[in-house]
Amino acid sequence: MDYVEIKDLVVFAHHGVFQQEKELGQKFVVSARLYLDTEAAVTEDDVNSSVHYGEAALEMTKFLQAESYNLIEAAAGRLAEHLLLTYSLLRKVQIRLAKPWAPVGLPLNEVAIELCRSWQPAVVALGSNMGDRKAHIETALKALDENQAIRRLASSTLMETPPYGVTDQADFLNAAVLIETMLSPHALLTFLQKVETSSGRVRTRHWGPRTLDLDLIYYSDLILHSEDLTLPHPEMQKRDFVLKPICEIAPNYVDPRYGLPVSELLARLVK
Ligand code: A4P
Ligand code: MG
Repeated sequence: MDYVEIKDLVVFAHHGVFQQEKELGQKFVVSARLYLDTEAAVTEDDVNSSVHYGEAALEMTKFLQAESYNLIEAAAGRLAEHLLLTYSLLRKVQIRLAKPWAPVGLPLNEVAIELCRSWQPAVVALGSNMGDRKAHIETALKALDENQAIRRLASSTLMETPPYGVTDQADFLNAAVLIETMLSPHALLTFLQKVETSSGRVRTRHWGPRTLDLDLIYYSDLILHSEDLTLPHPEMQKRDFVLKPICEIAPNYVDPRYGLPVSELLARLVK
């Protein structure tokens, strides 16, 4: 992807673990790669179709001077997130933040951190079969909307579905949303679980009734097997109550395990 590059911008700021760094301040050198689609800027030759590098450099300076972080990791990470939120054209931001005068008492040239943050597509499935099911789902959608690190791109209709797995329980309302997020997969899962808990969800039995269930179905094209997170959601291809809502909003989303679009997974399930 194309990028605008700001190289070796010098900023006097107050980040550091040591008290003297916070009080006296020191020189930081920051570089940024601002990834975006430059097609419109090339065609239209208009600065509004791109990111104005002068403004972005000033924004970076102001941001780094407004706060005092202990770690250059924190300063760089928050700066990347801030730029992604400030400039809607940006898809990805790479930051290099260096401290040429790090007070470590040794003759080093510089210490630096380099990191990347980006908007990634993801699909979340929602379900409820207890209490005011519609209200629980709407509250979850509102919670997604209130999180700056998440943008809701499309939402399915609410579908009434018979219980799957444990069948002696009430019918579900199910839905799915396509989002883009700058949260990592684990941070997104943690956020979804917090929303479940605040809906009053109590985990009684596996596959049992619940006020709100938020499953992370896809995160970009990631395949992941970790202790608390499996991606794509391992059972989703067997469940029409997951596939149907996704087909409404993102039928062409390709499942990275099969290399097939969701519409094809649904077609194979109903065969
Ligand atoms: N976990 C691992 N990967 C993921 C992921 N991709 N997304 C872990 C979300 N969670 C993931 O989930 C158990 C653990 O799975 C979590 O701690 C997380 O670390 P849970 O939500 O606590 O428990 P659960 O929901 O009872 O289990 P599970 O396996 O998530 O159940 P499902 O798959 O959510 O199924 N019938 C209809 N018609 N509609 C429904 O929505 N839902 C279920 C529950 C059963 N029958 C249904 C419906
Ligand atoms: Mg679940």
